[in-house]
Amino acid sequence: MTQFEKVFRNSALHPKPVGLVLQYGTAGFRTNAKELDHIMFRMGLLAVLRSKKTKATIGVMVTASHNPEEDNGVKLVDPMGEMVTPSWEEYSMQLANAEQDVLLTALKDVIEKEAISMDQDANIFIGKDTRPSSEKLSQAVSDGVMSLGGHVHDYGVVTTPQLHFMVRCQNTQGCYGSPTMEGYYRKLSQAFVQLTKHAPNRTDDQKHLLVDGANGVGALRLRDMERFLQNQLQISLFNDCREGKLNFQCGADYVKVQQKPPQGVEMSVGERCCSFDGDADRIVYYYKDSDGCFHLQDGDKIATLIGTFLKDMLTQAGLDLQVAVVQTAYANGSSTRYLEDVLKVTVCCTKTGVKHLHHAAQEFDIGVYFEANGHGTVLFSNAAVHKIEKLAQDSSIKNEKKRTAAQLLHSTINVINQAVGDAISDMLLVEGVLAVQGLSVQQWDAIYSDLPNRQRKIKVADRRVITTTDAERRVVTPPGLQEAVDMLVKKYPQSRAFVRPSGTEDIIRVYAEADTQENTDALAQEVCLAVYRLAGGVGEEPKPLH
Ligand code: NG1
Ligand code: ZN
Repeated sequence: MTQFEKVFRNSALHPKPVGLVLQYGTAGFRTNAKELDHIMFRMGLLAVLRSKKTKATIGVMVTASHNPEEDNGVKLVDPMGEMVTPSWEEYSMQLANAEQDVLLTALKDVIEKEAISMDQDANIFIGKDTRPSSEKLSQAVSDGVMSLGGHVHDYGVVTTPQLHFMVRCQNTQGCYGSPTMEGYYRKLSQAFVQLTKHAPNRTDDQKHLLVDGANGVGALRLRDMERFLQNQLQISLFNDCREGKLNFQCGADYVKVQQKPPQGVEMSVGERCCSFDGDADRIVYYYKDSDGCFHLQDGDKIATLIGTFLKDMLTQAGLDLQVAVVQTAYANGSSTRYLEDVLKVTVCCTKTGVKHLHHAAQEFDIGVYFEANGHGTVLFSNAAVHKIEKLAQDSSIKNEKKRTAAQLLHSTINVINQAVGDAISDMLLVEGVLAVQGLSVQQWDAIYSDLPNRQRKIKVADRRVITTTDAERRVVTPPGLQEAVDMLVKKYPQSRAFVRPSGTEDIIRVYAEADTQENTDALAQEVCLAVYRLAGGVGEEPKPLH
């Protein structure tokens, strides 16, 4: 039997529901798990082609991140651990949406267009989250890979960023680290412990952190990591999969969108807490003040903390490297103003989705990128890594401050998962920076004050009717909607609002910010109504939240 006959025969075991069309969205395919079996098989096939094309190991992660437990999804990981290149997203849709009888034609079309040599070996790393559906769906990915003659290494239940890390380690022949779970834990923990050596007098209170694991894979893998941290971090883990549902009333997305603490976490006044999302590629921090008020330290606050630290260290080390911070339209206006006016770093705005931020951050010596929801990391150019390493190893430097700064920068590079945003790695980085700078969570919070903001969701008949421009900050279609938003924004001081179709849910997202929470909520409500009326809202009219 030829390879293609085998693919054809096995694909019948993962049949595509006739007429079903799915899009590769902000972060891969994502929908109810029941609709995904054929997608998984076909992504296995595509991963083999991508591996043959790049002559490198490719990753396939089965997860729907912060979505409800019933959903699932899949995304491909490119050789350096980054999201798959956009032209291949097109191929993934061609394969995913081809009816059963033309699947082979679609497959051969990719092979021909990309001039892929089918004799080349293919290696695929597979990972999955804790969803009940993930086991069977990741098996379907394996079936796809093996049908086309690829080799599978199944890492089992891992966080999304752990899988990205493994792919990058494998394809850099170990330069980035060892492609094993132990390799991941050791690299990050050692760098974290090095950072904390520069903060020798931390009290147990300062070492203590509350973590909400969203009842997902992050909780499991953080438990595995604890023993590598040499007591430099004392973690109280909540929502750790023992009871409670994945992402339900907990996790980073819940905390960020609801702007309140997750269920199941017992926080005292002033205690540092953080929440991971369902696949642990996002993190947000928060605490409760003495009046019982909740304070959120989101991705913007994390980016600012890291940006400030890096700038300080570069100045002390006497290194002339350009630091930039990349954000999306969801970044709080106060954070952008602080970064530009006070910290004086370059700030860029891209479309939503880490692939866009990652790409923009690659343009700088050091590119810090974070979505407001807590998804982000820091990228160091090869030249920057080289300069920092050289300085950190230079034993002739007599200036103690300079030497320390160089070593701190060096450890910072190693604690960061540069492949992709990583809740565990970001947590260690934030904890390390707070320790070295001697900052409490309240002092960190006081760097700047967020403008009140609100995110809402609206259901419409077809979300594709809304198209946008200017990094999604302005609407192009339907006609009249942008004008309506502009009019509404004029009514409130310091206000800003925008609407865009979600790439991961079948909804339109509305964002608003203004001088007070009351004005913000009023603005968000009016924008929701404009969307509902001008973009084909379905169901009941949006109502005020309070
Ligand atoms: P969509 O659904 O396209 O808004 C959401 C997040 C993104 C990103 C992706 C992938 C918001 C507003 N959007 O995308 O930032 O994280 O999910 O997980 O939080
Ligand atoms: Zn996620």
